[in-house]
Amino acid sequence: MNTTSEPIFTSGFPLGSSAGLVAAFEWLGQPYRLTRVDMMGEMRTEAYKRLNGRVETPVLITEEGRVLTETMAIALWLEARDTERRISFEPGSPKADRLHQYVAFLNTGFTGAFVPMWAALEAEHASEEERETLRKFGRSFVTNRHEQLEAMIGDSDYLLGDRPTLADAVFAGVARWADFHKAVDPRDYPRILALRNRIEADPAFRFALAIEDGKTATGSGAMKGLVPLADVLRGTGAALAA
Ligand SMILES: N[C@@H](CCC(=O)N[C@@H](CS)C(=O)NCC(=O)O)C(=O)O
Repeated sequence: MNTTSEPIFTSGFPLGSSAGLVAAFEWLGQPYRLTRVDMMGEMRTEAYKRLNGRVETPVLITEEGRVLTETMAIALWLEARDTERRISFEPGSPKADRLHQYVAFLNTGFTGAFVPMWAALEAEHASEEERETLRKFGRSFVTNRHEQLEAMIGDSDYLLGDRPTLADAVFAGVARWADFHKAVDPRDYPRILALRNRIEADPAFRFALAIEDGKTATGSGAMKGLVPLADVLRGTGAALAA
């Protein structure tokens, strides 16, 4: 792999949280490439485990060929490159602190609340009774985190003002899981619902979902091409082994 080319970011499917950060790459507008990762298939291979030993997306391969995992680390990497402050705020400013607070909450409490719902779906040897217990806990955790987020959201169009930031990106990648799991009634959380509707109508997020679904899509022009995961794994093998 050419190590001086654009960074490569994963688009995990189905329903990957990475869709949020794909939208952030689009909003940032700097050149990048994507690699689609089937989370039910090729993510489970030994080759992928060498990319991310915790067998998760998202993963970023920087232009130097370094592998960076974890949503928060990748969000901070994006923030550091956002010198025009399109999706972040001046480091050290109160708004930057608040952005980090949102990203941390969304990536921990809010995202983690769905874990029992995923476990109920994916636990291979669970009985129906065990699955229902997991779903019950999941619904209660997701409800609690929705109530908390609803109370945090102000009157602005986005989480931190009148334009989308990394916080909205991290939110949007995960918020749609509530529908998939039928975990809450979205109408009970009008501010969250309005925010979701706004971001889900945004061309950047629509582009992220189209890529996730394997459809041809035209984004902002910043995305310079899709790289097959096999090529990414081949290209990073040497760097990781080093
Ligand atoms: N702590 C990680 C968690 C990422 C995560 O939960 N990824 C999900 C997809 S959105 C995943 O890969 N789950 C593994 C699976 O589906 O088995 C991060 O924030 O990046």
